[in-house]
Amino acid sequence: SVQPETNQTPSPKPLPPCPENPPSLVGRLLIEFSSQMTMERVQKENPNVTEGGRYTPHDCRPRWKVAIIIPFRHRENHLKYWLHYLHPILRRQKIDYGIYIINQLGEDTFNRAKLLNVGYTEALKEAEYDCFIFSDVDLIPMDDRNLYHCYDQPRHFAIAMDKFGFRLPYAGYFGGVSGLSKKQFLKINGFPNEYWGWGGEDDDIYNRITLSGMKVSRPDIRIGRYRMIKHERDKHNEANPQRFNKIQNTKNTMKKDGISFLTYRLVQVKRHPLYTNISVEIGKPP
Ligand code: UD2
Ligand code: MN
Repeated sequence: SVQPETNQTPSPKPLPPCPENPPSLVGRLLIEFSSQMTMERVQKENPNVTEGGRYTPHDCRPRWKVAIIIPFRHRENHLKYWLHYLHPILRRQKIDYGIYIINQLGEDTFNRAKLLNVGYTEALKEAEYDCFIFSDVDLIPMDDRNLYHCYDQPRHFAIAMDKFGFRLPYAGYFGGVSGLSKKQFLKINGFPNEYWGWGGEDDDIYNRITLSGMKVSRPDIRIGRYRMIKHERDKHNEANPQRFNKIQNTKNTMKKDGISFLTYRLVQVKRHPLYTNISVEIGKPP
């Protein structure tokens, strides 16, 4: 039999687009790392984050689908603080997002930029992301008006860090937290794979952007403020002595060295309640 019209469940109203400046934002935040943090606590604080660290707003249609990529090895304690602070911020920002921790297996030299390329590739296997935000695990924004989505130009978010006296250390600085749309990322052939150890890879990425005819966009200096959890230089991430030479050659190297020739071995994808852990072998310096 046919149900009378009036008894049918009403079809859901199409959601309005999420506001550019969500009213849920609170502005300046108090960020500290002295209280003890546990993963259990952070999970309790974030019951609406779904498996693998995914979230989407339910009261509006988000403008971007954002994969947040974090290069990682042996920083479990920092990760707890990052999740504790960032999940609520991102929720207030009304962003559709997923969190991807790219864990370098073994004890060979760390390679931040290559891990970020791996993150881009693996996140796209999970969902149709159109925006990629690359963040150090130890960096927490001090203002939720610093919106974690993509912009007309590649974005540098972490412009005023406590460790640099809340100033940009130099005009071409692109370290810490940055974001590119899928189109912008492909236009620069992704990030370099050949920077082993600490330093230079962020400057190479900055060069790729300007050499590709784009320019970096940044938030207001009063809003792009960050705290970095204090730490020593990790083992197996010594400063790369080749970095000064390499950043002079981006123009020649970027065509071959990038997302177009990325090789690695995927070992495990594990969906935790608040993030997806992707463990990979990425090789070692030649
Ligand atoms: C600066 C930049 C960073 C990058 C780096 C040079 C800031 C705040 N950040 O960071 O973006 O350009 O210089 O490579 O200025 N990591 C691990 N385990 C390790 C080593 C590194 O998880 O053993 C990850 C982690 O996400 C960390 C990031 O790599 O936050 C950058 O390494 P760092 O924090 O040691 O370097 P730092 O603070 O000088
Ligand atoms: Mn750091």
